[in-house]
Amino acid sequence: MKKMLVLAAFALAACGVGGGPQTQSLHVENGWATPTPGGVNVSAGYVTLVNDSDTADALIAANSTRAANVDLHEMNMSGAIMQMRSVASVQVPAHGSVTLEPGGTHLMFNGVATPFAEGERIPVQLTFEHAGVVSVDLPVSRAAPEHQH
Ligand SMILES: [Cu+2]
Repeated sequence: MKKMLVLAAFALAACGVGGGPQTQSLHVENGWATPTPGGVNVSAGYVTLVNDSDTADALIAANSTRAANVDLHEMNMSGAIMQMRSVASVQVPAHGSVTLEPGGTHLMFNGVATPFAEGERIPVQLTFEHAGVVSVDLPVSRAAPEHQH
């Protein structure tokens, strides 16, 4: 029981609420996810990945208890047609950041069993090549929430 409480505290610390010493070389800011449209079981998630280390890193996987799987997707226009394709990784330069945002790279939640409703938070685990697993909670919102910084 004690162990579970410690894990819960860690998850809260990792989602960027409050200050405190930064122990992880990679952190996530300004995350959010879109509500699932009626009758559709997919959603997109957006985050800013900030690399505080001297080593370039890469987001290589994502998963959530709320989706059958979470893909890394890239979006581009082919004429008037919006196309999405999977990418193997998202690079995060040393002492740099990368923003996943609408119209570009995003997290794709596939197989969402329980619709994402506005106001709730979606737990997501992001796996990085060097930093390992970073847990975040993405608030569900129709548009990007105001920046927290
Ligand atoms: Cu997508």
